Amino acid sequence: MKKKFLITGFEPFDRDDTNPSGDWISWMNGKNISDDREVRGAILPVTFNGGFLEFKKIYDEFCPDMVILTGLAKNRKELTVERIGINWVDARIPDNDGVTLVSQKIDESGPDGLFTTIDLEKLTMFAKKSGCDLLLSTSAGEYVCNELLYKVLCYVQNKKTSATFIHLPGLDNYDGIYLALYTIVNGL
Ligand code: PCA
Repeated sequence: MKKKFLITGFEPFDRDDTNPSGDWISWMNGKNISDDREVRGAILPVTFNGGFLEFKKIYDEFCPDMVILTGLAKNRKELTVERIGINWVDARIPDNDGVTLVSQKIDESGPDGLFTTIDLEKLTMFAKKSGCDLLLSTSAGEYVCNELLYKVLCYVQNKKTSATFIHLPGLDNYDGIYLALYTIVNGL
């Protein structure tokens, strides 16, 4: 049985022309992956709930073992993996539909937060193997990335799937980052 990976990135947002997380998904297309795994990629809209609905459609059909969500954290300098998704949004800028959710719970009856479920030590080890440092983060922010992460963690909570979120930093060149993410998907 092949290990199934669903990997996601996001469309550009905040008036940017590109989003390296979405570009990574395109970059992965056609890359050689070891025979024991199957990878499906999706580039999600930067919209509250829209990203999750798109994710859910693919998830339900593909039933992956592992989910690796990615997004851009422009103000960070290092690749970071998120330990937790929180039940909170407080958007500084509107999403790509013009919606701004301010200081509110994502799910009134949901848990305050959920931990990501992929072995973070292992992730760090594979990133290091490719020559890239991967730092641990305890905040995915209060915008669309955290909202997606939280909803995905709730959705897969009682399923066989492990999931986490990796934020790409703001850089001029992403060759090393893409290779690290590839090494993670190919090794995990
Ligand atoms: N980064 C944003 C949303 C989309 C993306 O790539 C975030 O960190 O919430």
